[in-house]
Amino acid sequence: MKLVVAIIQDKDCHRLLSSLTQAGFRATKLASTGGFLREGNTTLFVGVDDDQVERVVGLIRSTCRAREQLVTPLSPMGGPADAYIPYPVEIVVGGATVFVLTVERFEKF
Ligand code: 2BA
Repeated sequence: MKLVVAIIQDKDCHRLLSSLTQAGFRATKLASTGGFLREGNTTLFVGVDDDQVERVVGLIRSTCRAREQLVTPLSPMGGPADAYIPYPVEIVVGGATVFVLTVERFEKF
């Protein structure tokens, strides 16, 4: 058995959960926060048999979109703050960050 851990954007969560449950998968949704942007995102746990991993990853891939976002970097530490002109830079967030972990033991009571 594997645990698919997917960090996705909140905007994709509803559609992805619908696709997963319609396909017969069970999922758990956690509210999470990205370390870089410090903004909310969503982490999904999906426990699946080994031979279903690619199907789950395929659903994630087809549902989660990459989106461009403008961020303004913080002023560099130690430098003169008045000489620092913050320019927004564009980053691409998503589609999804996916980890596939081997499950050592699974119990359901
Ligand atoms: P954040 O850490 O808030 O990152 C959001 C986006 O900021 C990233 O999108 C990436 O485009 C950019 N970014 C992150 N760190 C950067 C850096 N050091 N320099 C420049 N740009 C940077 P994604 O790569 O799609 O990541 C989306 C979210 O997935 C991340 O939110 C984080 O919550 C999670 N994530 C990504 N890689 C991870 C990893 N290796 N381990 C754990 N979580 C991860």
